[in-house]
Amino acid sequence: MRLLLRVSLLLMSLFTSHQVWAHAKPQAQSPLANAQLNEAKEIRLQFSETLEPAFCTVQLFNENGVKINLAKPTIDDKTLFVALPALIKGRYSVKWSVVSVDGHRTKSSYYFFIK
Ligand SMILES: [Cu+2]
Repeated sequence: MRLLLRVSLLLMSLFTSHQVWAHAKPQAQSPLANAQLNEAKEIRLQFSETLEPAFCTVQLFNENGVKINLAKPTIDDKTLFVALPALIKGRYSVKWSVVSVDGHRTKSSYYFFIK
């Protein structure tokens, strides 16, 4: 009985381990954080894990905190991308939030600049 308990605890720890199911960490992003650009045509974020499209969002705000309307992002396996409208000079903040196939959410934000 005790052995059975040990085996089931071991199995539980294996199935919940992040070594088996890691959550999505950003691997590459465009524009880059703090980039100074003449124009930006899209936001493209690449993650370490496959994404769950239904739970992935990206928002863009100008330097006055006004939200800029974007289409729903497209998800292709580990990559999220969305086209940008023409942006005037200024600082923009990108806020992203994604859920990977292990069910864990990661989110962050960063700035880029149109000069
Ligand atoms: Cu995770």
